[in-house]
Amino acid sequence: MGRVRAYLQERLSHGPVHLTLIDPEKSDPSEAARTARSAVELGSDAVMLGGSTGITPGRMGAVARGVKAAVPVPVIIFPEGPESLAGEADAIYFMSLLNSRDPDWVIRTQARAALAVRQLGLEPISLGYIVVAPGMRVGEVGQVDPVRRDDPATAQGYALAAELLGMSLVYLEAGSGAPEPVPPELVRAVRSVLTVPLIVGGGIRTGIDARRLLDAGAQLLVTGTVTEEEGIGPGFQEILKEVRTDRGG
Ligand code: 1GP
Repeated sequence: MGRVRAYLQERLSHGPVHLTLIDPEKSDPSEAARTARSAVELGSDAVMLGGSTGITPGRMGAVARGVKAAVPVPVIIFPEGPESLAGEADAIYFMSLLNSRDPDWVIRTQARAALAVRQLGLEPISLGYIVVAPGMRVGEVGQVDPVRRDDPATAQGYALAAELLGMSLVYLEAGSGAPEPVPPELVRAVRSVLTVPLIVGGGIRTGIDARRLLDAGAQLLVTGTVTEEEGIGPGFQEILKEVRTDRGG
């Protein structure tokens, strides 16, 4: 097991994990470093970089370098495609958008990027990515047939297929900026069939959102928009408080 995955496993043995998503298109290296530092001080466990189309490897690399200089936690690329690759990060989600209609998002882009991931020395963390309605921009760009919010059986099928294919993490995504997170009932249903850790993201803005998802069995929570909108404000602080509560303080 790679170093970053081992770190996440270790953190998960103490309770839920929080991942701070920073968009390197919207934050320059010093802003990203500032956000990361405050987030980690509140208990966030790692930084994910990604979120926009149009990123260049140069920009990704510069932001990764800035964040790494600021915080001792892993920096993980959350890629859009091969243009997101930068050797300055620690790891990359080597992910498949499982419910896309377009094979480019399921496996072809990964085939084009695999050799570069190896050559850059990035730790690949295999991940099955499942988009739930509304799906927002990733749902459109990724040509997704989103899992309906009232269809736990379909979500369970994709998630378990990911695990049986050997993926080390499953990510349920409502879409960045979604008005509501993934429904807790869907999270509960997926959690009940998985043995690999479950990441949930999209639309988590308040402590109440976080609490519902944690109670439903989400093990890793991703937040991005809440810090873009209000910085390290009350919403972010409440979310981290709920995460810390389940770690026992
Ligand atoms: C998006 O799940 C992440 O890919 C985070 O979503 O920006 O809504 O927090 P938000």
